[in-house]
Amino acid sequence: MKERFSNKGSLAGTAVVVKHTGSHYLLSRLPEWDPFVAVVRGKLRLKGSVSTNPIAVGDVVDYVGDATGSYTITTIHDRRNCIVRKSQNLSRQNHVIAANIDRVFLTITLRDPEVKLQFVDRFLVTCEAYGVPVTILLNKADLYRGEESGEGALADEDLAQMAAGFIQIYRNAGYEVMETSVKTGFNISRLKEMCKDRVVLFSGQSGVGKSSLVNALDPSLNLKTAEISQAHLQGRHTTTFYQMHPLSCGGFVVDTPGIRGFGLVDFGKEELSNYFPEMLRVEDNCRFVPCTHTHEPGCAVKAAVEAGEISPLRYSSYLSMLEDDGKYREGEE
Ligand SMILES: Nc1nc2c(ncn2[C@@H]2O[C@H](COP(=O)(O)OP(=O)(O)OP(=O)(O)O)[C@@H](O)[C@H]2O)c(=O)[nH]1
Ligand SMILES: [Mg+2]
Ligand SMILES: [Zn+2]
Repeated sequence: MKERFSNKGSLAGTAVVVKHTGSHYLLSRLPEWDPFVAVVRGKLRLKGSVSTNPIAVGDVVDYVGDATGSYTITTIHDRRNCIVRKSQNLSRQNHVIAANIDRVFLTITLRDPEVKLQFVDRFLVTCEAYGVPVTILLNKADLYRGEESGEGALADEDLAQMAAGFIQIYRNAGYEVMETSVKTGFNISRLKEMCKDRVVLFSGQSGVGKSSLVNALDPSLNLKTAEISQAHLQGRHTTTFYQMHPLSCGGFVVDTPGIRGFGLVDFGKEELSNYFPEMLRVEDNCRFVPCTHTHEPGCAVKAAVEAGEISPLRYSSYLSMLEDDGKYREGEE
């Protein structure tokens, strides 16, 4: 991603969007880290009118620079993938969280804050639909594993049981689930391995420890974090921008503001079950095609739920998404 002209005054090239703040974008010619400010032409904004943000962090763009050193984004390259959710406003617009991501770490906690499975399942469906590999991080494992995290006496039996249940549901569904603790360092080196030379993104509710995890990967980033109680009392999130950071161990990580709910972008009712890996595995055996896996006789998905092979919680998430017509539209606070 080198500049096409080296004579100052007519610089043009290709770069990646690493931050978006209002009308300005920060670009960098990855894998180099050389952030510079660029703006967008009005024309380009209109083109992406189905989305509240036509350009997102992770987008690959072409830019031109003028003699005064100001840069303008001219083209957005096609996206390899992206994460999109329905915007919190009442328009039909979508919000692109990020584009061209190698892996998303959907970060959750069992307590402080308590995970909402509806949120998790909606997020996972979106990752499936848009082709983004996802790993679930069960953070704050020290809350039930104790200071030693890993082996030893459990700090909280009930929470440990909840953790085991959660992990079983999502591993059975076909997802990778990894427990982490910023407090004890549990699995942080494994996480580092997974980020190396990749572009990864952390998403999840406010207070689950996304920024803390990123700091654990690279303490020199020194991102702002806050006690959950304080953040909630003030009714705002600690991280307020979508921003990519370079990791000293190699790779790039996008830290994001907490999401309270996740509005699903409209899918056809027949395609929804394709985004539940455990349903996709069995639905070829349904008697009817297409099958919504609700009232149809001879439904292999319902049989799998009854046989305990598909989690009833996941199945009820599926049903609620089928019935949903835009009611569930909480966004960032
Ligand atoms: N016990 C425990 N606390 C943690 C852990 N990770 C983070 N925390 C705490 O959780 C609180 C929230 O952490 P943040 O990193 O600010 O959370 P965030 O997900 O970035 O929140 P937003 O930016 O608001 O979305 C802080 O008080 C952290 O110290 C962990 O592994 N164990
Ligand atoms: Mg944060
Ligand atoms: Zn069926």
